[in-house]
Amino acid sequence: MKMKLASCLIAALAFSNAHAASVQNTTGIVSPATTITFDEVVLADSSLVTTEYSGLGVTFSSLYYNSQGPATFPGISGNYVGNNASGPLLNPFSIFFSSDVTSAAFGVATNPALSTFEAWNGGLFVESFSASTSFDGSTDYYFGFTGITFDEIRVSVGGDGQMLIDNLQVTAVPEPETYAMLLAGLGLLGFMARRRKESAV
Ligand SMILES: [Ca+2]
Ligand SMILES: [Ca+2]
Repeated sequence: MKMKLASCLIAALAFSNAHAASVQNTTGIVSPATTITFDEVVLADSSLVTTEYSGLGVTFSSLYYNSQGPATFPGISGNYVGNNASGPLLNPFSIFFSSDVTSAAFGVATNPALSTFEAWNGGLFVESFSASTSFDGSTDYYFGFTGITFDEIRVSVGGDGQMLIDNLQVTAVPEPETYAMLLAGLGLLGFMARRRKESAV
């Protein structure tokens, strides 16, 4: 029983890291630990957003809050951030995670464009993909990565270079303590099984 459970858990942990993949769909990542809707810290329209969301584990190279006033597109609703407002167009831009993550994705709206998404970790390139992006649901509108470890997503927007993003979903790498507790729990299960066996004899 102990070995079976242990190997199942090890397989599950391995599986969660084995399938590196880009996220390109209409819902984002599966069961995100956190989703930032940009209602958490409300700022003045078009003001720069850099560290204002650091309390939620995310910072930005620089984006504008509600860059184009009220906007609703698939994946974008209510408050959001974007890279084009009255100031300069901020393209490319980066989303930084304060601790390593295994999955992150976000809703995107652009004028029709081919946009590039790159995952980085500690300033080292991990992987990238390019995808058609738009604003009317004619393309997928959630983009990101899952099954790899990274702490930055760098976005280069094609076409006219403008992008809005919202509903930033994040799942962090489990803390070492989580693994330790898991292993301790398994050890306890084994100990109890052994005790039961011994007392039955
Ligand atoms: Ca929102
Ligand atoms: Ca890192």
